Amino acid sequence: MAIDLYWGSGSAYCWRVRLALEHKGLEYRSHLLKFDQQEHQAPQMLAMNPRGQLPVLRDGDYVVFESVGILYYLDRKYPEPAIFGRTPEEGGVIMRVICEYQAYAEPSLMQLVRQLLYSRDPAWGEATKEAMAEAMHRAASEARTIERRLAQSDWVVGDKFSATDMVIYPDIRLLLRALATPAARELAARFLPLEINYPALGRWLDRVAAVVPDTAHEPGI
Ligand SMILES: N[C@@H](CCC(=O)N[C@@H](CS)C(=O)NCC(=O)O)C(=O)O
Repeated sequence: MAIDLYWGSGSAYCWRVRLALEHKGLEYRSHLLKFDQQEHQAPQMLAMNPRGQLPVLRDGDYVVFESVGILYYLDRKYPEPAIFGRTPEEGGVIMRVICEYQAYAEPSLMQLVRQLLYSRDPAWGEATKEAMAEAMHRAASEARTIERRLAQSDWVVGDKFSATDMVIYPDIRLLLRALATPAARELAARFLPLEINYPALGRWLDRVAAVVPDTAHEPGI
């Protein structure tokens, strides 16, 4: 059975799935859709995901969307190498850290990325400036939690590259890209240089890139 991946460039959520597919050595047909041409909203896409969002993965007749749902499916269907741990306890921690990350860190990171990389309105009003400073404060403090984990271990959870790393890695890469834009100069001072403020995080980025060299750098981002 063939795996089809429908994805869009510049999407951290899609990137997660590509990391998992590469790490598991799974072949798939890549369907790169254009957001600006609304290809993700085409009727055949809405039939697979009524929310009209990417990524969507089809494996034979089975369709799954939501990036973490896709990672979980892939791990159940193609267990080697395991990305949700080998024991219920490992799986519980991996899932818990993903849930914590999604609840407490991701909204702020994505707010910064959306505004700095994808907003069509580069002129910030005072309210936006304040919201961005708050988002940066939260993102920096959640990154500190991840930094502490990485200071103890090569991977965010446990001793292997896992779904947790796959969830967090694209977001951090996008955040760094966003903070490199001219509009982010002041905000970036809270976070950069990475080698000084978050050295373990910096080393982890290189480590992930060594494990999944083909998808570690997203050409569209
Ligand atoms: N929670 C979803 C988020 C997916 C998502 O927001 N995808 C964006 C791309 S980054 C999308 O398809 N946006 C198009 C739209 O909402 O029209 C996941 O984890 O897969």
